[in-house]
Amino acid sequence: MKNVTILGVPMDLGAGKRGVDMGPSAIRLASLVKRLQSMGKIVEDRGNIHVPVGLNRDNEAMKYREEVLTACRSLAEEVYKIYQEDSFPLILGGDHSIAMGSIAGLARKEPEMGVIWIDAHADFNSNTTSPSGNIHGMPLAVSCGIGDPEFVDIGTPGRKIDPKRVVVVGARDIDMGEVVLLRQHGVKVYTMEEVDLYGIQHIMQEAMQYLEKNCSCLHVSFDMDAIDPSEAPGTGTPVRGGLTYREAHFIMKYISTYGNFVTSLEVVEVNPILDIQNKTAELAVELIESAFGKRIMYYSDIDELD
Ligand code: EXY
Ligand code: MN
Ligand code: MN
Ligand code: MN
Repeated sequence: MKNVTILGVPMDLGAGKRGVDMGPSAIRLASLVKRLQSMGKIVEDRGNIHVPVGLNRDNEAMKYREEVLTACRSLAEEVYKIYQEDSFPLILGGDHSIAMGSIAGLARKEPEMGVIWIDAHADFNSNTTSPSGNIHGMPLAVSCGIGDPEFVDIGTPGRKIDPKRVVVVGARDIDMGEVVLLRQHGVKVYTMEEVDLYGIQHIMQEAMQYLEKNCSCLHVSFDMDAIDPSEAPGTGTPVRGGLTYREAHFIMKYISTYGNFVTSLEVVEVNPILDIQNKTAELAVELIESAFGKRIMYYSDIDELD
């Protein structure tokens, strides 16, 4: 798709550490719009959605519950509008709790959509299994209909995606409560152990074939902490042993070969306070370029040299 509409979500209330609300600014600063335009995209930056100030942390099971709920509801509305305009929504986080809003907006038009969730974590806690009460550990479960009913009902009533249309890639820090839920609901999970064993190419091939067979279209939810902290230091919940720089690019490039099957993308968890010279935000932009099909010229593409 040629038209891309960018939407920022400056929210850090779902995370345990502050600062990820500055993610959209840092990603824009890394020349996102210009770089997409130079790839021939028609880009509209619609700015940021309004996120309430976090005043209510009292709910220990779901910190800043009301504020996160309000922000996700507005996001669902805005994303749905972009989708209706036949543009490609590119959503910039923010902590990963924003995915509940993105997916709610997308699923309203595409109830049979699939999701590829690239993350060190599974984000599959419910409000009763969460060890932290941080909502960014819950959005994938909520989108699959598990957890606080008011969150499950964001945008439209009921679950937004069939858990059998979800694939997680890159996981290496999953809570026991999440393992139980993931198994119970039939979510396909490729941990870093599988990446080691089979290689990223095999995993992506299998994952994308599975999604293409079972889903009408695909939402890509990319958490920057999926990448090894040595390459992406600007994230609030880093876990060693992550995707290499090249594996992360491979994932996005591989996804891009599926063309119009891929209908939306969000990049989350860029925390500029923890970053080193905007390295993680720069990488986020590079990965977005790869997701839109940017690639290194093969040597064999060069026919003649003068
Ligand atoms: N599983 C842990 C929790 O629920 O608190 C950690 C979640 C971190 C979520 C990050 C953003 O992906
Ligand atoms: Mn996440
Ligand atoms: Mn994560
Ligand atoms: Mn296999």
